[in-house]
Amino acid sequence: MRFRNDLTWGDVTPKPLWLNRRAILAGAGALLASPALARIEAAKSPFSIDEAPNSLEDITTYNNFYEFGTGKEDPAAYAGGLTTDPWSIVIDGLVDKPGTYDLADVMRDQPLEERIYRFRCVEAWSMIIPWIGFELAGLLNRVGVQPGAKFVAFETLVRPEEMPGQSSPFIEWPYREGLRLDEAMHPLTILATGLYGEPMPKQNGAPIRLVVPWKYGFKSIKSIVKISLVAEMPKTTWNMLQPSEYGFYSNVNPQVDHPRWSQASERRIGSGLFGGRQDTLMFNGYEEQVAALYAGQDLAVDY
Ligand SMILES: Nc1nc2c(c(=O)[nH]1)N[C@H]1C(S)=C(S)[C@@H](COP(=O)(O)O)O[C@H]1N2
Ligand SMILES: [Mo]
Repeated sequence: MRFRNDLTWGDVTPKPLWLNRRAILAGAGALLASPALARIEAAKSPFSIDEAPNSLEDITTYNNFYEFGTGKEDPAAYAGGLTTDPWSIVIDGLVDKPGTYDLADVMRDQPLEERIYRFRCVEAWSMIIPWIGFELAGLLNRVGVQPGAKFVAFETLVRPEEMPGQSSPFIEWPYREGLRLDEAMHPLTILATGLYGEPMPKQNGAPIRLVVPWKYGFKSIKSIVKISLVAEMPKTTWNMLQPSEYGFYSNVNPQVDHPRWSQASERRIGSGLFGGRQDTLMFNGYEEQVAALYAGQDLAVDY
């Protein structure tokens, strides 16, 4: 067992996820034939960092997923009722092959990798998470991005019957996020379909969510049902709610504070009461890989 605590997958995974996993296994082809026993066999990525991951328990019990409530424990408590199979994603806008793609089809031919990434929430906490996923660029290349496309817009499922947080209108649902096309095409940007070698827990954004490790966590939109290639900078949920606090870029930047708190340091979840505070790194430690994307931009203006 590779988990670092006593939880088994059965403790955190409701049955429909296993069923959905069968569909994923069937679609992805390259994986083991016996779904009851198979773990996702993913190659270890050179983009992984060396730090030890947080426990599965930390990763699945301290979440932000406002579709299930605003408390950190709400997603673990209420996401179990989300139906994730069947699942399809609309890909539209400035692409050669628009359409409604079944999840297995979205994953088809995309090489799954395990990527241990630093993950930094704008609320100044962080975790280390071993994602399973594939590069967003692989999917975008497959559907064919047209020359006029400059940004990628993402939307989460709207299903208030299963997402109790959506009965509160403080967010104009769906949850929306966006990236500039070069950010979306960067090899660090992945669509994640699992973590810790297993399908994505519902509270972490099953069955497929974005992970952009050099940006604050809210850019990493969960449970995606729509990806649109567009010419103009799209509207994004936190920017719509509070533009002076949350910009479109939202790159992790210890030098630019949130108007109401410092971004200079962060609390590593799970590290106990007496320690665990550490300096936040520029671009969350991915400066070498991504700084060139922002050459010539003033990051205090483009926050
Ligand atoms: N659809 C959706 N995606 C979302 C959110 C959300 O509320 N709804 N919260 C964001 C925030 S603020 C963070 S920090 C991360 C948390 O991801 P995790 O719970 O898997 O750690 O999800 C992001 N993606
Ligand atoms: Mo966040």
